[in-house]
Amino acid sequence: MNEVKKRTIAILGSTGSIGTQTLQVVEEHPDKFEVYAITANTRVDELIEQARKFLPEAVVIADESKYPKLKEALADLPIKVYGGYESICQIVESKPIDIVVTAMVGFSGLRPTINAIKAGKAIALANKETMVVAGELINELAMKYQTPILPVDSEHSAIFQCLAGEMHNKVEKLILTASGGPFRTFTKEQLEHVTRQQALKHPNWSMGAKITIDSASMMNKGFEVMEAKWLFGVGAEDIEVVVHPQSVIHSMVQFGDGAIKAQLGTPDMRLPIMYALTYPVRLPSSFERIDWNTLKELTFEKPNLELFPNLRHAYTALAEGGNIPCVVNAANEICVAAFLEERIKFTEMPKLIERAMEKATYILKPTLDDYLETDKEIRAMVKEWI
Ligand code: MN3
Repeated sequence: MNEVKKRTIAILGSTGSIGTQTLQVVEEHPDKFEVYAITANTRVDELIEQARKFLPEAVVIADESKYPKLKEALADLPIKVYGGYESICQIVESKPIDIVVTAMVGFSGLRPTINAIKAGKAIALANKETMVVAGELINELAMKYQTPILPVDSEHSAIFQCLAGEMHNKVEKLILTASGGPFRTFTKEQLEHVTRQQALKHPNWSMGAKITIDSASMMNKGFEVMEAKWLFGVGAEDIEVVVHPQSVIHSMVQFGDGAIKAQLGTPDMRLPIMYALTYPVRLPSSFERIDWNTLKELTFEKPNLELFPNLRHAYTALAEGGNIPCVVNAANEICVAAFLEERIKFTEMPKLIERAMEKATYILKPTLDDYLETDKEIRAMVKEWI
């Protein structure tokens, strides 16, 4: 049987949905993992609780106003405590760390991920925005520093699992499955009036607020197409999105001979998290199994691009390349925040994103500074419109 040597991990965004589930994976196999560092954006109470339970070497809170509370709460323990976003960018470079789980939200994942790659750490990639914004740059760095990028996103983990043992075989097509979200069967008219509460109720997956809204608007699937392109080196024209409301097939790969491999399972993120952390080994788990007696049907339909233009925007952004995916991401982050604050309608989001794509200054081969600049500019521009 395959053995996994103990891996020392850092979890960026440990209080979020992926972060807490990563810690559940650690609890499932405490002898396989050492938690070296955990970081959070603002949720200090949860972070304190996690630190006291898992006793990492270091804890970082991005929100510096919460630092004194964190410091004091952990004063009786031999844990190093830091505050500020820069500390997150630095902690990933710590020598003992083998693998960094990037589970923070949005654009903020980019710089810590780059630093971790440069320090030679393996990346368990949960922050898809990193690949959306700067996939080309990330790939170049990963190549240069010889570090693996292991997908945590369930669709990409599925593809990664289907590709195991197929290194020399030609991939014809990647088939990304999409649940279709809570508004799949809505009319255009109904979609005009959906509320924040409705959008936050995903039919199959329990996730953080940002990604749940992205799922409802299909932006998430658009981002996943971009993520797939960079992770697997497949052109956008060879990535197909299929709506599969049951979320049992997590994605598929079609090979040159027409054969298709799929990965199936219950919708539980702990499985792809664990696979990324222990690849290529599969550890046993107590997670729920598919019950073939209650599973009635697996259905498929075409995504509705009329209703969900964000998916089309993603393909357009990939075709245009350069900094345009970064533009889409920045515009989307502002739109989602505004929608969650009930300042814009659900259907305004794709319109504002499209406008940002038209108005942006195009940069063909952006550097990291160009990405930071584009992100800042587009955020300011879209905020202005709202
Ligand atoms: Mn996904």
